[in-house]
Amino acid sequence: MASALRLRLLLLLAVAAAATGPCAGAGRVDLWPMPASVTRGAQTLLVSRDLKLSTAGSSYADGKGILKEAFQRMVAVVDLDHAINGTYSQGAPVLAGVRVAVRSPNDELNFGVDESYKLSVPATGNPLYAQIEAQTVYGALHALETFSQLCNFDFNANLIELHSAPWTIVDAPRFPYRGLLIDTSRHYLPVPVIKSVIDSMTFSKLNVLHWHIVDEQSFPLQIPSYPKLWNGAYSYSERYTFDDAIDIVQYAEKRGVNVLAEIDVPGHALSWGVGYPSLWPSAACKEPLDVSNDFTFQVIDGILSDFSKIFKFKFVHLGGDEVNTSCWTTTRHIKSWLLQHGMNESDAYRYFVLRAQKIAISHGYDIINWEETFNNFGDKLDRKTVVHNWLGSGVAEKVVAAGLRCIVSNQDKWYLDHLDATWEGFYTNEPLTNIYNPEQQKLVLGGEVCMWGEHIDASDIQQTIWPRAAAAAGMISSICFDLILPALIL
Ligand code: CP6
Repeated sequence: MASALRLRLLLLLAVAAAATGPCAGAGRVDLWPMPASVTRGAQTLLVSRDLKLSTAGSSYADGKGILKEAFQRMVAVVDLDHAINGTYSQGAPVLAGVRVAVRSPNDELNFGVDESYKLSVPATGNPLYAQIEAQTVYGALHALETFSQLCNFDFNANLIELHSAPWTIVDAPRFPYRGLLIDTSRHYLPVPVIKSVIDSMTFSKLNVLHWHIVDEQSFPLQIPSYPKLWNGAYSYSERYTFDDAIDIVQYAEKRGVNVLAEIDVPGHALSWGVGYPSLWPSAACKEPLDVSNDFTFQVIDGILSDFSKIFKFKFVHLGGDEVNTSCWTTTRHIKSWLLQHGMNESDAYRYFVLRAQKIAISHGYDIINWEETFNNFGDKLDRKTVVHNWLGSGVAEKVVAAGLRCIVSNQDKWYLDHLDATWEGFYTNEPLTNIYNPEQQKLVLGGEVCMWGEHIDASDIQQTIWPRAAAAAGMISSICFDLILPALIL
């Protein structure tokens, strides 16, 4: 009783702090995730149906059309693709366009790119233009997303209105890594479905699509170096060509979304052996991959070599979770290899993961591994390793105390395939729990929600991802999550 009261008092204090802190002024505005700082006025503007994009003052040439196309997509969202024009009869000022100033000419997307922006919508001016300032085009994309959320379509008047001008919004994401996992091994997802997931990620300012491409059930991706690997696909039509993968990555990059490719080794790789059966310990015992066979590592090298031509993100994910090594000790040739090398099963697991890490590093990648690798031999992991949490909470504090980087995805809160996990749980999952040292806090790169594919397919993936993924985005994208949090708990 007393402690419940204390909790309430603390939360009231949090509300009071929020009202005067960096998120002050945000109040209840319809923006998601909440920008870092918001001020507004009381003037209603009409938004021109012929909204102009101006890049005067930009040092960015937009050679790839990233900004121009993002602007067109934003306008289509704002006017809901309605064909009928209302008349501007209310006498309100008309917003004629958006002026975008991008400072950096460089539009190479990668981890840690500057995503900050400032968006101002003045209440007066002739012509009246909203102003976006950003270091990179990717900050400008976030600003356009925020701008679109300020606009409301008025169905009665057939007008787009923008209330509460003038606005000044200054924003930058709370974490540099804001991910969503999709799994194309359990159910194939057609390329247009993956693209629609990427589109929807930009609405919540998520910036990493973690593509769990292959697992034990199917191997859907063409790998030119080992052309029989995709024999492990479900069918000819349920496959991605090398060019499909390039197309997906380019589509994502134009929207400020990085693609993190995963091969999950040595477990979760049974489908590799459909094309190359010698990757299996034996025909009777098919996983994990044969640790005693150099061919296994040649194939990993070939895949990562091909990956490096497609996936330009700084990181590659090498899995390493849920490894059951019993096939290694029950298969005669592997058992004698272990004896010969003086290794037990857990030594061999470590040997496999570290050898795969070295291969990935040789192709220029930093590595992400699921947390079992850290839990079993964290001190041996390459210092470039990012540890990906998924078992319960609590590992992040240990990872950063050990000086390694971490991504948080604890399954009790952030697994989208758990249909009983609530949006409130997604929203209140704090990645920095029990991490108070600012240097250690920086080692938490961010968070990722996971849409494992066993029980979803193209028909229901989007409605299973959203809106709960957006609730998580409210936590990992915004420093202003405390505005709504107290209201939830009180
Ligand atoms: N596949 C792979 C999975 C899961 C993991 N890795 C998983 C485990 C437990 C739950 C959901 C998903 N399906 N390769 C764990 C990281 Cl509850």
